[in-house]
Amino acid sequence: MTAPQTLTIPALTAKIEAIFQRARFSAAQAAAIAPVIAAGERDACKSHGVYRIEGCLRSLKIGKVNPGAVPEVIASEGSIVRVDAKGGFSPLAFELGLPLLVERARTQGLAALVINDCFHFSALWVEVERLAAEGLAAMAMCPSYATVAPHGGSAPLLGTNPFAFGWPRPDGAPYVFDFATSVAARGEVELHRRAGTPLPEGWAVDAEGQPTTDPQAALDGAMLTFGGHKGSAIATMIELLAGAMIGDLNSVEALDWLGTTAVAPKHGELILAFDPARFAGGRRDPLAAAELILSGIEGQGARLPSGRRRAARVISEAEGITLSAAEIEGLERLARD
Ligand code: NDP
Ligand code: PYC
Repeated sequence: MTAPQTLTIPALTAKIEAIFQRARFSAAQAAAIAPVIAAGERDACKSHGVYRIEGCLRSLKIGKVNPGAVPEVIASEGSIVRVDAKGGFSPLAFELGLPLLVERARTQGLAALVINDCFHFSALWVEVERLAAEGLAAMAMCPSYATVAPHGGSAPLLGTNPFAFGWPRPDGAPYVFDFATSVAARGEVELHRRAGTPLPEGWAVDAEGQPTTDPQAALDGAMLTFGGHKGSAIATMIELLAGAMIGDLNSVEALDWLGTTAVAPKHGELILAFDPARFAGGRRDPLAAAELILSGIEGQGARLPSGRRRAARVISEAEGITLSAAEIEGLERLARD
């Protein structure tokens, strides 16, 4: 019988990469996807860890994702860098666009990376952390597929539409938050379904629009936005900026095109990068000024977002990542099939 196992981060990354290669993803696609999934496990972000692999592979089985996609920079003038992911997963397109985005943000003060035609399964903190490591503030957002009711409505229209923000700190880990604009990521609902545990109240309504704590009824019905009308407005903004504005699919169109939520959604993504020093215009040191706020929050004993993730990362780096027997069995099956 399979037992739980503890793997180093490189060992887990290599296992995931091998699964994607065996499934006929190109070496470049597999090498870009695997670290993102491993990072989800490393940082105890289970809703975007190894559980995502099956959905990614189903995207291939139904003939939707392009496993050999070679993303291309199709426009790179001024402050907008546009990468066509060519129907592949987003991480390789992000890797291609990142150096250009950084360079443009430094020369122009503000720059945007538009990724079109990508399948998207990942958490967004992975991306804004990379920009914060370059000394840039960043925002990332994308639609998803229609699984969330607008505030006051009861049927799926919006996606779980994540929004992430990163800010570089002079002496440590960046300030990063990253959340779905639904009460929780859909992945969390799926994990509750698998575990047979009820959802907290207020996450979802069933297909009749009635409140439910049953994960399956929630998956068949609609999730709710966080903060009522406020989350609903932010989710709508993401449909506009990272869907309509960048010439890509909104969450309804993404679901229509896919016909199922059992695979990764396909749409575009918008990533904005800001050079804080350029915006401050020499008036004051923006990073030092930011510390007054951030240390003030911590000074009250409140935790900063990403603190839990980073604590998990420290443990994973020192002790490895422990996966349950079921997770190991799943990885072994995927490596064989
Ligand atoms: P959570 O609600 O778990 O966390 C949201 C953020 O709030 C995190 O930055 C978290 O930091 C922080 N946070 C949580 N509790 C506190 C607290 N008490 N004090 C301060 N900060 C806190 O995230 P979601 O379920 O909404 O989303 C999970 C992931 O799903 C995200 O990474 C998102 O990108 C991804 N996602 C991706 C989608 C896609 O289409 N690609 C769609 C939807 C979601 P910490 O992690 O340290 O707890
Ligand atoms: O958890 O809502 C989610 C999600 C959708 C696509 C990737 N993650």
